[in-house]
Amino acid sequence: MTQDELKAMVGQAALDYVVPGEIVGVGTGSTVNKFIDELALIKDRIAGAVSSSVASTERLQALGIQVFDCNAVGEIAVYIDGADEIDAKGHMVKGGGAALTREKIVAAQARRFVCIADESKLVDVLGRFPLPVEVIPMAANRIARQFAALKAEATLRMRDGAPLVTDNGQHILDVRGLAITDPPGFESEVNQWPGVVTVGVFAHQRAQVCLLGTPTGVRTLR
Ligand code: ABF
Repeated sequence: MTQDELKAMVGQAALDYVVPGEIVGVGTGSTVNKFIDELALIKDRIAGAVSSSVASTERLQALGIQVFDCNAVGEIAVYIDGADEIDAKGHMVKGGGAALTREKIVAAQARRFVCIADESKLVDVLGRFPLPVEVIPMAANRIARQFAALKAEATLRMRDGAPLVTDNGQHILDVRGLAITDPPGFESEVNQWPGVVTVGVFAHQRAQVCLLGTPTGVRTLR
């Protein structure tokens, strides 16, 4: 099976976690795009969606699914999103798509996080994938030096020759050389560095369920 087929498999499997009549939290990325396509087939059975990115909002609306502002709704039943890495406890690295801040906001508003991914995303220790950190631009170099003190290398994410600007108007550092053995502790520590908007470790907002696409079917981690 191709990676694309594995993503489509978990995108479809995630429909089982959608609560009829409620608003669904929708993440970002190529795996979530498969989920959005499936969600469109049952759009009459949901109240709408909240979305973690401009890209997902546009895809949802193009398929006729109403998208609500987070502030217009209360707690949501479930948030469905992908990951760049996930461990057996449901801790994740996210933000390869630069949407980590809104992803964490929507995840915090949800009772349950369901992660969808192909099995290549499952790791023993987080950190091989460069860790995305959204930062206030004026703090970027100082935060890079703080990572250097941890023996990690932070580089500013570029697009078309200029620093990438997130949906929130900020920049992204990608940090290589980390082995994140204590995800909740690491997330808490980096979160309080001045100028950090969001660190791409999702431990406090971990996934309660992970649907992993494998050649033999969907493997469910809880
Ligand atoms: C988002 O999309 C992210 O937080 C993660 O960076 C990415 C995963 O993308 P894909 O499904 O395309 O691998 O969920």
